[in-house]
Amino acid sequence: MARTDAFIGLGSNLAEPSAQLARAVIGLAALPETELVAQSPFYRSRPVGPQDQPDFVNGAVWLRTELPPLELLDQLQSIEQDHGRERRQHWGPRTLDLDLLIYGNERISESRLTVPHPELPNRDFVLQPLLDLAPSLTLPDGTPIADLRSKCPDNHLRRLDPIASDTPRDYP
Ligand code: J1A
Repeated sequence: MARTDAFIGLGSNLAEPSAQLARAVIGLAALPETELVAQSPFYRSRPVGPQDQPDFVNGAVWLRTELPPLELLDQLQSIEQDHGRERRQHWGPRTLDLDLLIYGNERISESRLTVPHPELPNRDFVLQPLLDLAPSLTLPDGTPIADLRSKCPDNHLRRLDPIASDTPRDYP
């Protein structure tokens, strides 16, 4: 069966966000009928909405999958549950968010799933990791991700060093 290129956004601002993302990538790589093509660098970003919460760490992964979109969404939600995600405030802190950003060239609008992700054009912390993964990526309507990136609001994105943790420690 044909495999589809799917892009997943990852975000966390609780309980060692970088570790949450790293563990989520391992979960995504282990999904059935799915191969992990690449993972982006992680970025620190300021929260959208209420500012009285920690900064986020964001990233994205590129998957190649035979899972249909809603089955992929089920799998993403099950990984979120494994990370102890609780719905608190709508815009409040979260241990792990997984968003299905792009699924091949499909446009989906169902009650549980909108693809491409509707917030994608407004979020530098989504667009930049996508560009890192696939610089020539476009939306199904042909809009280059690079164009969206150059026009979207600034969330003070800072690329994290691959070996940096959220809390620097002294050695020894
Ligand atoms: C519901 N959904 O959305 S949570 C789910 N389309 O139950 C799904 N394409 O049924 C539905 N992917 O990171 C519809 N879910 C969907 N998201 C799709 C996944 N500031 C879809 N700096 C509700 N960084 C679902 N994040 C959708 N400020 C929303 C989590 C998963 C993202 C909050 C920075 C961030 C947030 C706020 C931030 C950040 C929620 N992000």
